[in-house]
Amino acid sequence: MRLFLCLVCIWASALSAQVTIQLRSAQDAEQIYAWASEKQIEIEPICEEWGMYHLIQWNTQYEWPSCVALWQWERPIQRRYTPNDAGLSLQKYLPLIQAPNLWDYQRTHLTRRGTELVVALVDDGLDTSHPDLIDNIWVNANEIPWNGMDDDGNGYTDDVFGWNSGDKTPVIFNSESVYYEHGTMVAGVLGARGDNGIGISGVAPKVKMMPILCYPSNGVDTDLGVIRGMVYAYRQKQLWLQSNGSKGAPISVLNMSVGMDNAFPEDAPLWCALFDSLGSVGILSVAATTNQNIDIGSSGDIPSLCSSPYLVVVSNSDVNDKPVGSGFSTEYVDLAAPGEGVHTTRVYSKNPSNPYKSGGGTSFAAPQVSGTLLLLHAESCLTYLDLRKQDPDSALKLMTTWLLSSVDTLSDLATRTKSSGRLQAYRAYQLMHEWCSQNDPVYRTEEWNLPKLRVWPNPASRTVHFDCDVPASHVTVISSMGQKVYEGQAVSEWDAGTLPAGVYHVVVEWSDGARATRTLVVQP
Ligand SMILES: [Ca+2]
Ligand SMILES: [Ca+2]
Ligand SMILES: [Ca+2]
Repeated sequence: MRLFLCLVCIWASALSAQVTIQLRSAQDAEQIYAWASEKQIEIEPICEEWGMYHLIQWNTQYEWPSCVALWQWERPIQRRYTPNDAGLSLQKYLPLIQAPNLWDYQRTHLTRRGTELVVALVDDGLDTSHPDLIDNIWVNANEIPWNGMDDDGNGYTDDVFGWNSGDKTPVIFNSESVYYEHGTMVAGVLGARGDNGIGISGVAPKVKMMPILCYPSNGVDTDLGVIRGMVYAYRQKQLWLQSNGSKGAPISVLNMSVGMDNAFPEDAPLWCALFDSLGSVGILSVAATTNQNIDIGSSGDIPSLCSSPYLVVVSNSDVNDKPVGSGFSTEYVDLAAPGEGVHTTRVYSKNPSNPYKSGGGTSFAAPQVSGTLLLLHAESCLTYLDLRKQDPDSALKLMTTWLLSSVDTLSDLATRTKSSGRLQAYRAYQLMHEWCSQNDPVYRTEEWNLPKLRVWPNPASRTVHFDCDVPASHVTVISSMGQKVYEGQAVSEWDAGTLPAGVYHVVVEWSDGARATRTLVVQP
């Protein structure tokens, strides 16, 4: 214990020399460079247009020149993860939040405006070689990989899959990402590919995930990488808006399963302000609160305490709807999601024959909320999508209302969350559907390929119905491990009661060669 405290002291004093600042005006750049040069302080721009800089050898004896509006110490951050290999059944959290009910509505990774569904993941690296993630990773089509040039001119060289904001390189998967596996696990919960016949399904089975690796590979994990990463996401969305969709990325959600324990907004004013900047370009952020069982209002937590209306804060519950020791507050924690015993993707090279594992923590609760927001975005009507572009403030508040007024309210969460409840994806969808039905003249009648196949109830424990518009010829049911558990003539009813609980893929074929796949969740 003593050794640990001692190390913390050395660490803290080493950190105290580093600060991030924001100038009153971007025009004050010359002034801050002159001041830094006089004091022999190394200075690095984070975002010149916002007057945001990183100062590397700042000394507490110096007084800030008048051009500095905000400043914050560089402080340590934590992956919001507690290992849990208790062996709970596969993906039990999915039926609880009723995500599978939405999957029949989502057919592609595009919105009704034909725009990609992009989510930024501020985390450690993401394993782009994982067969259950590979099809759901965002690719910067305007960037030629590894030629040492910034081909799309967005200010970031070779950012093909995203950005390493910890090291300022395009490497979004490194040895630290292999060691921790955190980013790969979070990505699986949010967006493992569904309907591909292997493994698991994310809450959003068809999305494009943009990894932003916020931890530096050398040195301590500080919030500088988070700030740089949020700036990257903002710039990509801004570029997309300005270029009319030809450059950048249409990020709609940013997931942040990372935070700073026992800290307050005054410790991180720049970090907090960035949520408003992201909101101004239509990005809704979702953050995991601390895994400490504390009242964050009095004990502190960042980013949970940031006051932005465009930030949703998520705590942890279990599949029995009991709260799990994590940060609580009826003012600052918006809702809970079942992040315990979550079965998800792991780094492929660590176990190629079965690259999945279980984890627990708020880290795995937040991506369930992010995935739900992406599903809502995918299904929402043209009027809503246009509102998100023209009036992001109203659009984001509307979506937050759908999310928070649809929760399953639970007495155990009444004193721990603002909404008194746990994520309920299907009801959130219904609220969106209601709004769109009332506000969009073509929502109900527009050409939107109706599914040829409906699998219900889903999740199921006994009889499952396969309803088809046109009589089908052949049905195959495949387990998450790729084994066929049923194959034969098309049936309209089928008994799932003999199967172990888990996620299955139902493949229905018609005599003309057409094929439809649905994900079926079997519960005990
Ligand atoms: Ca670039
Ligand atoms: Ca390049
Ligand atoms: Ca899969």
